[in-house]
Amino acid sequence: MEKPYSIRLLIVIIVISMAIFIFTYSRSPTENILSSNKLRSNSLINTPDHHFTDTPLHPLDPLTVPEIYNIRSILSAYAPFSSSFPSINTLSLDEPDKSQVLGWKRGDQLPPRRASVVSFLNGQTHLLNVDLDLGVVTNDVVNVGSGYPMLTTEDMTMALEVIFSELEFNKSILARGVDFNDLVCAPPSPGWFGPDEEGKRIVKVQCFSSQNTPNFYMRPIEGLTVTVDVDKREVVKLTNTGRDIPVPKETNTDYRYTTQSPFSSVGPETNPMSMEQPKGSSFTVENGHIVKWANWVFHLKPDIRAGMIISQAMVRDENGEYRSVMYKGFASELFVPYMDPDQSWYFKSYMDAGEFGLGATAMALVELNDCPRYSYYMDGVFASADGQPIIQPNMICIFESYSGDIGWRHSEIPAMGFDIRESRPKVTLIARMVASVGNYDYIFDWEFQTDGLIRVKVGLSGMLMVKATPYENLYNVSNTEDMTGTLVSENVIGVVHDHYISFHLDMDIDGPNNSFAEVNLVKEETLPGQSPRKSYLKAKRKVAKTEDDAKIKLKLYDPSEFHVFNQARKSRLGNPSGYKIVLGGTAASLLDHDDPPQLRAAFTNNQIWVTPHNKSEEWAGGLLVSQSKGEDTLAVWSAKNREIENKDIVLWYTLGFHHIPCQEDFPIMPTVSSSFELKPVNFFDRNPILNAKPTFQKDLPVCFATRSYRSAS
Ligand SMILES: *[C@@H]1O[C@H](CO)[C@@H](O)[C@H](O)[C@H]1NC(C)=O
Ligand SMILES: *[C@@H]1O[C@H](CO)[C@@H](O)[C@H](O)[C@H]1NC(C)=O
Ligand SMILES: *[C@@H]1O[C@H](CO)[C@@H](O)[C@H](O)[C@H]1NC(C)=O
Ligand SMILES: *[C@@H]1O[C@H](CO)[C@@H](O)[C@H](O)[C@H]1NC(C)=O
Ligand SMILES: [Cu+2]
Repeated sequence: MEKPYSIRLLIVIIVISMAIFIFTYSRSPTENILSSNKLRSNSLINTPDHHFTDTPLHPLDPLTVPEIYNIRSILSAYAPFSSSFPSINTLSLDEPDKSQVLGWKRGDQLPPRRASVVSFLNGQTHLLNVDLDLGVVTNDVVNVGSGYPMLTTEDMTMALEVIFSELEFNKSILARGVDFNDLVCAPPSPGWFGPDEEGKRIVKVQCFSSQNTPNFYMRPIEGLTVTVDVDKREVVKLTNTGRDIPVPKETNTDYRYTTQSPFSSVGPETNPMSMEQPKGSSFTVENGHIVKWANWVFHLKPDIRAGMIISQAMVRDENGEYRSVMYKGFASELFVPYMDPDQSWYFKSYMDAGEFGLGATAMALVELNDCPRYSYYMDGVFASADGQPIIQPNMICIFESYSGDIGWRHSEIPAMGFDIRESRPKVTLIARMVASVGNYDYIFDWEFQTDGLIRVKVGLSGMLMVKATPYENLYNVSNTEDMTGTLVSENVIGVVHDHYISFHLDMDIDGPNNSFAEVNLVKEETLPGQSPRKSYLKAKRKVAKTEDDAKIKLKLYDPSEFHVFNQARKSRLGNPSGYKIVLGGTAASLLDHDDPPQLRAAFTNNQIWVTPHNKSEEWAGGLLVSQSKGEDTLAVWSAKNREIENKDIVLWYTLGFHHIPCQEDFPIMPTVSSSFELKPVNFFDRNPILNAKPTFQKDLPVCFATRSYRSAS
């Protein structure tokens, strides 16, 4: 039993669409708070010892535990921080210049190890560079642009304590009939909406009831928003517009296996399933980060902000040559605008990568369910707010996948006089990570195929962000037009919203100097008498000279392919070696370009952009995103209209989802996914998997299940 006076308060940091930091605190808040120190030691307890002795072996290897300790002591000795250590918002490898990385060969000495640090002290943001070999801070730029760095756990925890200093807040909670023991609060980011909230770091705290359910997201205390100044540690505004809106009931909100009634004949029933690999898996992970599989090799690392970074992806061609495809690929920003102008909803326009971190919110994967048997797991090594190393165990998994698909096939009809039935199974390699950004879960897959194709898939699951309403059902809604979403349960509206994931794809097809071409399908009309046909389609290639030529808005009735190619590398037949980006389900942002959230997420104004490579232009929504006004986005850089033909170029693609919620999304959403592909175009001289082996019965173990389809027949 709890002590009667202790307040059991689950505090959640909605890293919105958002990492959840839950803690318990007692009457004296200083006494029992899970500090980052405690977090750190907790996570290190489960850390394999090897992380303490990790050494970087490749120029792109992430910072190791010893290196992070080293950086911390360099920063402590740095004069501006000598009296008080700053909070560390992000700390990661400052990658060597591309030419240095490309020139490096195994066995060479590593280029100098450097770190980029974003830190905050006394109201000032410091962008620092640290040289680990020299042991010094080499650069320190203060207060760049309008934005702030990611909030730290400490910032968020503090904001959630501050709200209790406001009597009005306490009264509002009690007036809603919510017990303090059941209160869960989250400090979502406020976006930027003009001068009122400029010049201070703020969060907008919103609360939920977790009474009788772990799925507090479905029980919002609607219309109660507390704006907290994080640095002054005070409440600057409290709005309580939802007094008459009940907190939705907990009925059917729990999603945990242990609380479901046993599956009846009504529930879906499938037998346990797993892939057979009688000879084990066929990939290796060398030196911690180099993944080798079939004809692919690439560098893979966890990243606090991007989640996962693929570098130097190379594929072996039919002549045995490993050829460069992509220098660097990662999720650069994730924008989630909600479509409700209400006081407690208008600001919900999250930038999850820059405000919360896709790696910071990536929890350990669930064995056998998130990733199949025989998966290899990689830990993330990051830095906490006090500059100490923290480990995100089992953050990425790598596995081979055979889903029963076909690599290529042909059967000949007997009338042709051949008895041919040729088929090859399709096996792929997947690197996976899941960011649990508060209520939402984003599943990121980088999937490699033996035919040279790379598929990037994003799956959405987790919980909707919902709005409470007095209406129990549609029969008593007088005007459904007033609703900003779908009634998904009694008194619960799933608000309409979008998700945009912008990918940075530094393509290096056979080397850095590439060009971008739009291959348009245009209708040609025949001349009178020329042909029985009146019209046909012709592919017309237009090479982009400058950035403006490569700002692409998709149009169904004006279709194009989008190629990145190397004009210096030709196939046997003279076609330039290339890859095309094949776009999957896609959505475009329809918000007004002058709408503040859209200014900040202006990278969604086009689906495709191409920019010249520039180490300082990696984050599509800007480096410092929190409360930024959007002066450091892809749209701004690209307005310079620089030359991009036969240059080292970066392709940007934004995968979009419009989400009109439905009842099936309650209480937790079945995964919805969308993907795009990078597919070779005249890169290989022929079908690169022509000589792939078929599978024969003798290749597989004989292990029939007791109740298999085979034995039943
Ligand atoms: C609000 O309630 C909390 C929990 O009971 C308490 O610790 C805090 O002092 C209260 N705040 C005010 C201003 O009364
Ligand atoms: C809505 O209809 C239900 C009956 O289906 C009724 O019990 C409830 O009071 C109504 N609520 C409102 C707000 O009108
Ligand atoms: C790429 O092109 C630049 C000129 O734009 C040239 O200086 C450089 O040598 C080329 N690099 C390679 C690897 O071909
Ligand atoms: C690289 O990007 C930064 C930030 O956009 C910009 O200030 C700088 O001029 C760019 N460098 C070049 C060579 O374009
Ligand atoms: Cu959604």
